[in-house]
Amino acid sequence: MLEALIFDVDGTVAETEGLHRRAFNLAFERHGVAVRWSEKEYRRLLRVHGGKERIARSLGEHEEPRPMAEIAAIHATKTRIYDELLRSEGVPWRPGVQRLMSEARRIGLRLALATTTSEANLDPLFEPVLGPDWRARFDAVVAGDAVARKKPAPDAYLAALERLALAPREALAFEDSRAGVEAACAAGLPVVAAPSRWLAGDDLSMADLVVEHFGDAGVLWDERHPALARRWLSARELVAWHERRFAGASDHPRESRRFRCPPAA
Ligand code: XBP
Ligand code: MG
Repeated sequence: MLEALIFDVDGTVAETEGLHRRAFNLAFERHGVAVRWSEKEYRRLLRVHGGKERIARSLGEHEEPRPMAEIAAIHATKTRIYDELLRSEGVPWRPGVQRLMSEARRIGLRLALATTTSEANLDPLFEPVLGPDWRARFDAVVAGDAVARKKPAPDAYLAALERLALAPREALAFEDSRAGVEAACAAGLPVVAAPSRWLAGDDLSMADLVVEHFGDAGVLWDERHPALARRWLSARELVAWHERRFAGASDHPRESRRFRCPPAA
């Protein structure tokens, strides 16, 4: 029985990577680092998960490796700049995310976040849409360095399941990237994927449902799934789809597709 929806953040809730990229470049400027990430370069570097890891990888390609303390200082500056940019410019949430979250709570589902993004990046994205008490709507928020290994490792989803006290098949993950789908899959969760712009072209075939987005009043939903054809995907439809698809599934719904999911390392 579906009990909770677990959302990824960057790319799934909103297309935030454009602001992240600008924040990284402004932080490099402030720290006198002669590196700037073009959009093409940033798309390549998005394969490295976690801002500090991404900085370390990129600088390591251009110069002698820097001490982790300096990488962390650059990343802390980036996070402050990202907060300023997000609060001053804002970024629209993707179609249907806010609607799905409120519908889910109305029908008794719990909500959680499982993200690689730093904890500090969450307030500037969620407060303007859900209000200053936005955290009260989520029974688990797992972000950034709260877990040992970032996506595509399953750690963030395993931690969210533990805090929710749920088995994998009792939850449903929402992701935008291959690494995110792999992470949720490896943790044993069914996954709905809506590819984001920055990671368009990612192979999302391990997901149980791939949609263009979740649709909203006036924003027609991708009709590639006639069985669910609607103007948008509703929480109730997701519950019914999940029930049809996973009712009675073993504790490891991967059995039906174990060859598509990497084992939880
Ligand atoms: C996206 C990420 C993050 C962001 C940058 O996380 O990989 O690293 O790109 O944020 P998700 P930080 O899709 O899991 O939300 O600089 O804070 O890492
Ligand atoms: Mg993402």
